[in-house]
Amino acid sequence: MIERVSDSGEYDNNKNKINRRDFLKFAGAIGIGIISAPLVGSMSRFTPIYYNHPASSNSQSQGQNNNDNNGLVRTAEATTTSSNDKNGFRYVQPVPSFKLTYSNETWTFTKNFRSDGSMRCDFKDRIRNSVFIGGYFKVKGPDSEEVSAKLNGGPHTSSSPENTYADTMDVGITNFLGTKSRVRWEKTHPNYSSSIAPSSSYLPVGDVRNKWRGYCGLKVNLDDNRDGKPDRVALIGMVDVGGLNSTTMKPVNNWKVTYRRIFTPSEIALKSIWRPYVATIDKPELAQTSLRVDEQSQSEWQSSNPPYKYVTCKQVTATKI
Ligand SMILES: [Ca+2]
Repeated sequence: MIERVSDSGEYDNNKNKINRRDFLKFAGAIGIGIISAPLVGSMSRFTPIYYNHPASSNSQSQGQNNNDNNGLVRTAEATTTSSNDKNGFRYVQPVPSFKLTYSNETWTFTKNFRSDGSMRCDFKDRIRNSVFIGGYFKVKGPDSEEVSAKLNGGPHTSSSPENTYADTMDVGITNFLGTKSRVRWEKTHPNYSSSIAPSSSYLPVGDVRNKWRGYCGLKVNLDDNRDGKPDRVALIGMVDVGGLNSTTMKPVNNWKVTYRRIFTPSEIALKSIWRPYVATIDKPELAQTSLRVDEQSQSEWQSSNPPYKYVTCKQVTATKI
């Protein structure tokens, strides 16, 4: 049923009866549902048409910079035209046997930069059951400090009962020395489980301090048997060891997996596996996805030339291939 086309672009555009404009009209007509599971199969024969056309994707990006609230347009672009987002940030594909589709992107986040040195980029705009969060940072500090992604969770609040809303999958993407990664469960704030090692990684990735490096974390629900219900969860951490091009300041996109492990539900010591717990208790507005790095300078992060760039959060959909 699903027609697969190689990523190398072995596809003859001239044989296709629809062009890009038709596709976008079609996408508009059916809305963001184009990325929902039942339609992925029927859509897949259209999507390869727009792979490997960076020139058209660049022009598409123009004028969409103010469309942060328009998930529809971004969905069409993210799923059909580009391997990178509007800032050149790669739509990474780190999950073996699954194709990830990106949608509902935003670059608007709460700058939760604290005087104690804890810098947190908090996204609270919507529920994303499978989620990507990433950014470029220039960090400094001790070997053991880390860049972490807080996924599938709620608020990190100590008062009761809100402390039980955290229910967070915490991916330590890498320590500053570039040698370690980990996952911890934060069922109740601020109580973390012991660290869970990756099942695979490309560590070490080199010292990440005092240079621009890209970081991302993903939590992806995986439907192994294609019955429409998720079976396992992939938790991923990655570092762009190329960082930013020193001339263009654009991402180099030399991404290395620092953490990869696929979990069964029984391995996850949280109240909610497939979606943020707060969404299951009718408090979806409390859902939160964050990138965090501690022991940084608050004044630098609040300055006009801060040590962060291109911070973004995106919805992810995984399709078995
Ligand atoms: Ca399933």
